[in-house]
Amino acid sequence: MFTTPDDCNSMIVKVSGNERPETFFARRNKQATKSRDIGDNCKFSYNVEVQYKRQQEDKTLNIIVTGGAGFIGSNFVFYMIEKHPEDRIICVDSLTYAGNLSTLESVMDNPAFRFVKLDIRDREGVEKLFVEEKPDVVVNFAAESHVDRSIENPGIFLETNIMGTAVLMDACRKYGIQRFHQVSTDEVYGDLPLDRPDLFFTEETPIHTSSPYSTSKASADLLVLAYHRTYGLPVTISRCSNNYGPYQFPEKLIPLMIANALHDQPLPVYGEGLNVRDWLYVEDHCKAIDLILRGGRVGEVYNIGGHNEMRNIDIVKLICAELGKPESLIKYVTDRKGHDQRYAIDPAKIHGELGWLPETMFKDGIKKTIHWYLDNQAWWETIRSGEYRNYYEKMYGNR
Ligand code: NAD
Ligand code: TDX
Repeated sequence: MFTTPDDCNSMIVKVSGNERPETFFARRNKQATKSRDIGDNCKFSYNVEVQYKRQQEDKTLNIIVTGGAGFIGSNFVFYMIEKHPEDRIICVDSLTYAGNLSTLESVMDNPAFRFVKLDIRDREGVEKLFVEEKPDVVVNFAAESHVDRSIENPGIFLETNIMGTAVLMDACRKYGIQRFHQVSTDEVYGDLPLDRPDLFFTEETPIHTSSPYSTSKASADLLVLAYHRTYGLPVTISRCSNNYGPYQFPEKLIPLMIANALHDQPLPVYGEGLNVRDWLYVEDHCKAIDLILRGGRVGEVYNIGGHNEMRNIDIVKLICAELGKPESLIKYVTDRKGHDQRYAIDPAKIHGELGWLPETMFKDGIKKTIHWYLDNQAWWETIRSGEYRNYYEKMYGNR
């Protein structure tokens, strides 16, 4: 057990398990500690910089969440604050076009939460934050995440998704960490044929990417595993299928179709709309990551998906029906280059090892999501009235 007096630079350390407290703190703080026996199997340690209480039975964690102003990252922040109020969340986000500080409004004043505007590629800034916050855990959501943008401009995907991940892991190596978790995607496996519904992605499926986006994510995954093997960094990786839910940027299929339908604008379906995605409600993804952080095996990859495969066209029709809009709004447009046909996850490993199962059925989740966009029109209207207009014109203007 480790306990910390509130207001001093010293601490009482109860020796338990195999680990010597000096080793623990030298590892954690990169500082030699001095200590003396004070009986009852305890030592009094000093000359260590102690910033928070740590107890093995009731362990509080300092968790850096990168990309926390984006879609899944913000939902993860909300999930963690609710589920683990004892932990401290430090949200790091550079606020690209996809990051939105207003999303985090409800937690900004929470003492267990801190927002830091920082680019994960900024090595100096990242190191400074590690010195300040001494994180126990880093969960890396920060990424360029849109396939269509990666086809237009791959460079930034390589910089953020690969180099940014390397910068974070270098800081983890330098200052010590209990866990670095990389949020990855099922797209690293490439795609499955439409006529083989019996096939699923397992963790053993070879990496076989299609787009610059998925290639950048796969590269990061390989780097994460290399840091584990080479440097012993305690890493885990999750590869999730398509998420949907509140606060998703309206460039992605579901929010784009909801927003366009509400404006009676054309609904641009790529190709024939027959591509299949495996949809998961965002909160189920957050829950899975939390389970991996607490119980997942270091060095392992976990697939996350809910066996909920749907064709794009069926999703668009369902949105029309739910909103009472005519299907005549649907416009078939030129297909995405290199368009992956089907994604489908086999989640047997995370289910077997950690007991994870999706809780939200698609029929309920999609209704909740549609109603969230109806109730929070200001959130997405603000986005659509800005730079998004130029983006939309460029991507869909002459399609
Ligand atoms: P998003 O685009 O909504 O959010 C990304 C966030 O990262 C934004 O807040 C952005 O400002 C921030 N960011 C981008 N570059 C940064 C940088 N250099 N430094 C700091 N912050 C930066 O993405 P999302 O859909 O929430 O996806 C989050 C993660 O989950 C990504 O890593 C993505 O690859 C992965 N993922 C997404 C899905 C999905 O369906 N959306 C599925 C599986 C995996
Ligand atoms: O306007 C559109 N019309 C259309 O038909 C858009 C934006 C998409 N689509 C199609 C393309 C895909 O087959 O819908 C499907 C879903 O597209 P996206 O929402 O762009 O998602 P996808 O390309 O499948 O990637 C998503 O899931 C995996 C996320 O954006 C990634 O970050 C995640 O890794």
